[in-house]
Amino acid sequence: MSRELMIQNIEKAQKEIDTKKDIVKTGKMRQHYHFMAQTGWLNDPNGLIFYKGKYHFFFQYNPYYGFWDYMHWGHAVSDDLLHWEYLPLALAPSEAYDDHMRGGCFSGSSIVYEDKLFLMYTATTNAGKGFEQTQCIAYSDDGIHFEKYEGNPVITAPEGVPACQFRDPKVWKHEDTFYMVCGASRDNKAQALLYKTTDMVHWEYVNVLAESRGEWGYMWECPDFYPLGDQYVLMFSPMGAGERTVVYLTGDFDYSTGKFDYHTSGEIDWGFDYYAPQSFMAPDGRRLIVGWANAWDWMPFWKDWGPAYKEGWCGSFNLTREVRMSDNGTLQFVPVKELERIRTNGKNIKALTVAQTVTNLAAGDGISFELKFSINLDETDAKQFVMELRKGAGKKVICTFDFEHTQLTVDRNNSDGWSKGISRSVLAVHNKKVLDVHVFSDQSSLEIFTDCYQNNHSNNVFAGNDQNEINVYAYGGKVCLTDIESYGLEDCYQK
Ligand code: DQQ
Repeated sequence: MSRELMIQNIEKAQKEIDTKKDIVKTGKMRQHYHFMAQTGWLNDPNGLIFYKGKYHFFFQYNPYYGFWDYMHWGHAVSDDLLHWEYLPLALAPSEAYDDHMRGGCFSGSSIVYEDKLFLMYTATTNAGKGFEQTQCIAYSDDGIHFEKYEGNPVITAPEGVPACQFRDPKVWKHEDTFYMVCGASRDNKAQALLYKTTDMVHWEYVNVLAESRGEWGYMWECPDFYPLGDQYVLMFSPMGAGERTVVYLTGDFDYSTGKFDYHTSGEIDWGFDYYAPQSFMAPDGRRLIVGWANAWDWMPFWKDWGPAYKEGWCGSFNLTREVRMSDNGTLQFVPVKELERIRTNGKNIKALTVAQTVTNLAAGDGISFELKFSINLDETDAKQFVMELRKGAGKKVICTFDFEHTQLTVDRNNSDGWSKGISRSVLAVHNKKVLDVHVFSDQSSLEIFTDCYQNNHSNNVFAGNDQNEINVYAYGGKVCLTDIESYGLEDCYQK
């Protein structure tokens, strides 16, 4: 009976999508090359995997309207991470353990076992004890239609972990064993808990993989743990860690003890709109990550989710990034090379000296574009380099490279009549000869990468099409730009 209920709930959602998708598609704020749902609300990337020759993206999804609510799992597949085919929803709330009216089927991951695609997700229910979260399994033979495991839930919160703070299982396989890391809170401090199994349904608690002593908050959402070279990386989205919203730790992991000895920490993104990234492997061995391009109401500087709900949708994913490790153990997050396939109208300028007078740069239509250049710091004596993006109609986003105060800021206070805030990061220029800058602009977002893709700002901007100028200028001297490349970027949603 309950299997039928999930099918019914999926069909009901599908009808809703089919009724609205053609209208939503015409929304003026829709992205051109970032991943979005067809209608309604999208948040975390879930279950990302390359399976049977295609990339599968699942996602936290409310198909009914542009706000978070009763969570389903949406599903889409792609050959190139840019053009997507939407499939039927993978999961809908249907069971006593996952039918919380302000919850449903929360985030999780996927893995192949015995030729089936397994999903592991957090079920939320009221259960008369408040907001209870447990870990559950669903599986599929064809990678499209899923069935929930009849023995669900397979893991409940361990003693000392409140049942309302136990979520987001991320599974991986090492040799013949499956491991899983899950976010939790104990004594008001965040933890990543490690579990293992050999059959995906009987799970054994191993230990605490890593924990906050307060500096990284009281709860880690969407933890992810994976090897990179001979090191391991733990990523998580901390609640209660001030302005830090996506942290990574790198270090050594020992399977015989389950201990993660980390030595390096950093931030994946410093912008307002990057959260809950999940990793997966590309068939060529790249470790890729995708984040949700938005923020929660409990975050510092949060204003709202933007005006896209008026068009019947909300939410997109940030660009897929390849994770690379530098020699010193810090990580770089590089937009995937697949993006080069949608470049159009390329332009190159070998060198450009920028002074106080405004110089106009051309890149695509000034809305959906890519802009890449280097700043020759040896030849630069200015105190600041300023880039104005999505400028027009009296509005703009101001990106300031402040060499004097070693700070990078992205100011969207006067960018679209809606968004607010200035995102900030430390700009490491000491002893550097060159600073690389790479910008991706889409209809409603800006992603700015610098310092070998270690200093990244993702911010949503709901600017109109009359905001399409790109200006640069310098304060207190000159700035020498070299190897300027610019491109328009194709609309991946046009068939
Ligand atoms: N979003 C999901 C939770 C997760 C949070 C709910 C992070 O599973 O902790 O939609 O954005």
